[in-house]
Amino acid sequence: MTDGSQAATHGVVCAAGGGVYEVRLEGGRMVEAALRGRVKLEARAGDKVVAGDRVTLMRWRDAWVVESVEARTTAIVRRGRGGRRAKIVAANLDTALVVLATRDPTASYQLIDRLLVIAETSGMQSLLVVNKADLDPQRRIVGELTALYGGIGYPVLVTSTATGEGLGALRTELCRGAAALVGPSGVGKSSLLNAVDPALSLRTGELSGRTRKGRHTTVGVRLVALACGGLVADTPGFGDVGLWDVAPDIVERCFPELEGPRNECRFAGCAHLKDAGCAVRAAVERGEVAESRYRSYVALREESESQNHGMP
Ligand SMILES: Nc1nc2c(ncn2[C@@H]2O[C@H](COP(=O)(O)OP(=O)(O)O)[C@@H](O)[C@H]2O)c(=O)[nH]1
Ligand SMILES: [Mg+2]
Ligand SMILES: [Zn+2]
Repeated sequence: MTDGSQAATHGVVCAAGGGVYEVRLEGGRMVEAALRGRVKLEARAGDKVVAGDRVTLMRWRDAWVVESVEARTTAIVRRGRGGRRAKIVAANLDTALVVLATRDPTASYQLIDRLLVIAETSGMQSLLVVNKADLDPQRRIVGELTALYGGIGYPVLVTSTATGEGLGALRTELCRGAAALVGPSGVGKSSLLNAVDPALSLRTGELSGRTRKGRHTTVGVRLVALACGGLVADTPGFGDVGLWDVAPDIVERCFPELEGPRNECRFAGCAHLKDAGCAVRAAVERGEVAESRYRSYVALREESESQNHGMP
């Protein structure tokens, strides 16, 4: 097909910003496209065209125009700034790789659990990537995280861009399909992608020495195609991400280790928050459910109840 042809072409949106959409056409060519009026109207109604969306384009004079957007198989949805709207981060990705570092920045267990809930409710499989293993020579944090999350059933990859540890396994995972790297800034998401495919040369950032917090080194979500055929979204810092429209009982289901004790709980409709005699709380006390996981459950459940479903 030539550029002057009127036949419909299919592609995947790789980046969106300022009304310009970078689209990867079937075959791998990258083009910039605008939205056709009708699609723009739909977008204004809240259903924005985002990275990962599969679109049909037409050539109009010497420009590409997005004619239609396919229904999504998955969508990463988070609470937008200000809290009143949903923000769709990316679409049609199968796997969420929740990336954290052994240190610099210190891993927040609650953020990990929050990202796992978002991945689950997005319809994605999730996997934990514990990066900067080189900064944990005693393997204390690596061991703790692997035991905790591996024990619940999440696959855990231990990586280091400094030593090359785990990069082969990461490459295999990323080449399998379409994935998103999520996690706070500074944990090494862009560095990991560069290590897997040096041709990407994504920007990476140094940590600011004073706060040891990552700076935002990635602007907007960008979907990149790996040489092996995988598609992967490098997302900007998910440092403080709120749930959007996740009902309390769904929050509960996103903690797989609560399933056994939940079925034993004799209180109908128990939220497992405070009732003495609740089987979930008893399981926490016996050490069968990790304290950190239970605390995350309580925080996310309360957030869900107050923000989404607490109104009469
Ligand atoms: N020691 C160590 N530093 C790393 C590793 N991976 C990334 N970094 C550094 O961590 C900083 C943040 O990396 P970057 O990829 O920009 O993180 P992102 O914000 O998650 O994309 C950079 O200074 C990297 O060089 C690692 O495995 N070990
Ligand atoms: Mg980055
Ligand atoms: Zn209970």
